Formats: sequence, C-alpha cells, structure tokens
Amino acid sequence: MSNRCSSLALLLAAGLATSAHAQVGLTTVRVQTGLTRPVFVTAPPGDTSRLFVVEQRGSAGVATRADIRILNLATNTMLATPFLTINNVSIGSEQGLLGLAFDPNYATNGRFFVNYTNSAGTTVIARYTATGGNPASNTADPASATTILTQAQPFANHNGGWMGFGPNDGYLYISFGDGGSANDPQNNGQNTNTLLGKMLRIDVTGATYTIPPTNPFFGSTSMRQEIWAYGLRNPWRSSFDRLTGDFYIADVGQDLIEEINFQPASSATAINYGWRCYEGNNAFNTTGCAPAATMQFPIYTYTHGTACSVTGGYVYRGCAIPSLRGTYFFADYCSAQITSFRYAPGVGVTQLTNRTAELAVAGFTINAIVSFGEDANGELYIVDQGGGELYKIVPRCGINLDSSTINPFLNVNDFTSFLNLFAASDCAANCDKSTVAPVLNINDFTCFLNSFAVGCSNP
Ligand SMILES: [Ca+2]
Ligand SMILES: [Ca+2]
Ligand SMILES: [Ca+2]
Repeated sequence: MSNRCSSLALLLAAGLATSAHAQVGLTTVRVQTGLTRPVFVTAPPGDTSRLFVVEQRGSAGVATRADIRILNLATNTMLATPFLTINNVSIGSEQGLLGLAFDPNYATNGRFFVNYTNSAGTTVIARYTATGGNPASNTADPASATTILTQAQPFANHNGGWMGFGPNDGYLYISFGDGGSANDPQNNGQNTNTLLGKMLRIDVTGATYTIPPTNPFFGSTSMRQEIWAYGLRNPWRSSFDRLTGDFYIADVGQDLIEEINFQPASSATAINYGWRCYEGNNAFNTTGCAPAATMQFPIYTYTHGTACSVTGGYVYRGCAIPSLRGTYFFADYCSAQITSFRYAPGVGVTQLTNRTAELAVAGFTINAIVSFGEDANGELYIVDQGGGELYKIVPRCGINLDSSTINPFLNVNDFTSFLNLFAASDCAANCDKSTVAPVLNINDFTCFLNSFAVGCSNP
C-alpha cells in the first residue's frame, strides 16, 4: 500500500471516528403558523413538493369541521383550498380527524385513508381518492368516500388514531386505544375479541379490506382477525423505520409511566404489550392476566412529573443530516421535552439525548407537541397543536457533514464526507437541492465549495 493510500485510509478512519462520537448540531425552523389544531403531517411516497397537514377539528371556525390542507414546500405557503374537508366530526379533546395515510401506490391509484371520530364518537376508517384519480391533484374527491371499518368508542378519549402502511408488507396498520375512561374498565387491552386496545393490520388493496393470511389470528372465530398486536392503552403515534421496517409504538400511560415499544420487522406473532396488566414495567392490575413472560415490555420508559403523555415520533432517515440517520425522536406532550435515542435489539437504547434546548428557536415556543411527521424525503417535522405551528428539524450547518463540533468544525473531514456521499449517490450530497435529474452533478461541488468558503457561525 502506498503512503498516499495509507494517508487516505487514516483520514477516512479519523473522519469516521469523529462521526461516531459527534454531537449533532440541530435546530428547527418554523415553517408554518396559523394552523387549526394541527395533529399530523405526512406526504405521499415520492411527493417531495407537498406536505399534507391534518387539522383535528375547528377548521374555518366550525367546531365539527376538520380539514386536510397542503403545504407547498417550495414556497412554504399553505394552499387556500383544503385538500379534503370532513364535516360532523366529534369535538371532545381527543376526538376529531386523527390520522392520514397515503397508499403506497398513491402515485398510480390516488388512494388515501383517514381515521376520525364521527358525530356519534365512533371511529371511522375511510378511503378517499384524489380528484379524477390524479395523484398530482391538490384536492380530493369528497364523493369517493368509502367506509372501510368502524369501531364504536365507549368513551371519548383514547381513540388512538394513527395509521400507516408497513414498508415491507404494504398492509395498513391502525392503532386503537383501549376505549377510554381510565384504568381500562372494560379490560379491552387484553381482550382479543375487540379491536380496542390493539394494533390492527389489514389489506386495503381491494374494495374495502381483507385479512392478511399472515395475521396471527387469521381464520380464528374467537379472536378478531384484524389484530396484529394487543395490550395497548392509547398508542399515540407509531411509526415504521422506513429503511428497516422496524416498528415503534409509543403508548400513553395511566398516572405514572410513559412507554415506547419496539417490534422488529421480522416479528410475526401476536405481541402483547401488557396493558392493563402492566403500566410500563410496573404491575398495574394483574387480575386474570397471562404470565408476564408472555408479554413484551417497553424498550424505554419515563415517569410522570412535568411529563405526562408520550408523543411517538420517527427514526430519522432523511437527506439533510446523514449522521442522524437511525436516530429515533419522540416528545412529551405535557413537558414539551424532545428526546432522541438509537435502539438495537440485544444492545438496547443508546445515545439517549435531550434535544429540547438544541431544537429551541429564538422567538418561538415549541410546546403542545402532538405529533411528529415525515415528508417524502424523510425530513422530520414537529407539530405544535396549541400554537397551530409546524417546525422542521434542520442541521445548524448543512455542510458540516460529519457533524463534528470540534473547532474547526468545518475541515477536511467534511470534504471527505461530501465526496463519499457523492460517490454513494447519497441525497445528502445534493447541496443545491435541485430536483431535476441527475440531481447530483457538478453544481453540487460548486455549491459545497462556495458554502464551505462562506462557512457557518455555529456547528
Ligand atoms: Ca405496555
Ligand atoms: Ca465537520
Ligand atoms: Ca444537485
């Protein structure tokens, strides 16, 4: 090996070592304000120009109206006309329009699914189609509404509401809370003959839905075949790691403990997450319960105080912050603390980091964090329900590609990182953020060099 190669190898090794121990320099930008009880944001796969904002209820000053609105990401403006309006939703604090999921094949079929509580307080899962079946349309066709599934709710709270498609199986997952009140009085979480307190998995490629033959209770007459997992209290925001298919379920606790659960992509059995037998790792009401050894306990818990209600987030898989990839973000609704960690089976939670101060932005207050969301690129957003605001997590210095905070934080390692990312056709090398193919070209070298020459004031 020549000296030149050895030097390059050392340089690369030094760069990698720095990355592995780097503190990531993050901040947020407020991308939108004036929203009406925003509760979720998402985008169709591959649609990098739009972000769809779910307003829970109270849209246009009407208590029972809920809108899905479109944020034009290129101009950072909300389109004046809603994508879809749903009327006659119920108005309890945890009711309204709660979930939205675009079909994995939205680009060809224009289908999407919503989850809301109607005027009777019943959860409705419905399918709609973009106007004219055109996925580029900025409106949906109200007449396309097709009810997929309904579930009566015995109490107004704990409606779950999240939905998402499994990245590996294309099935629709739907979270249901335990029916509400407190302490799961109907013992729904452990009852496999109700959809309450469950994570469902259904096949929605047809007219309504069918049961995937690989569901754990497929063919059963005594247990609901839609069930994928059970023992949940009020799973408030779940997500798939879009790269691995691993599944994160944040479950809101009763009076003491908040929890985050993990299901590896390879899992195929009916996992029992424990509620109302266990709250976090603590026994809650074990009367009539199966042995604890049959249950899956959380990968992470935290106790109440100023905190009181977990808001699950996402594993970051975006372009802008390569060193952050694989990091899971979540928040607490009451304390407005934002935390991240990495998780691997057999290893556990590592790099547990409170991000609140890092993500704070002068002049604005990020609180009432009701949800996170991803755009089509996998960049992360924070939904502030109380303030009607939407924030985006961004790097403090986009060209500090190794995320080092050691002075000088812009150095040869960032050139190495840029070259490696470019060679790997990684979207992080799209410095000029062009969208015209080929998105990675000589302009990105110019952009990187110019940006490096200007520098950043903060790592
Ligand atoms: Ca649990
Ligand atoms: Ca650097
Ligand atoms: Ca480019």
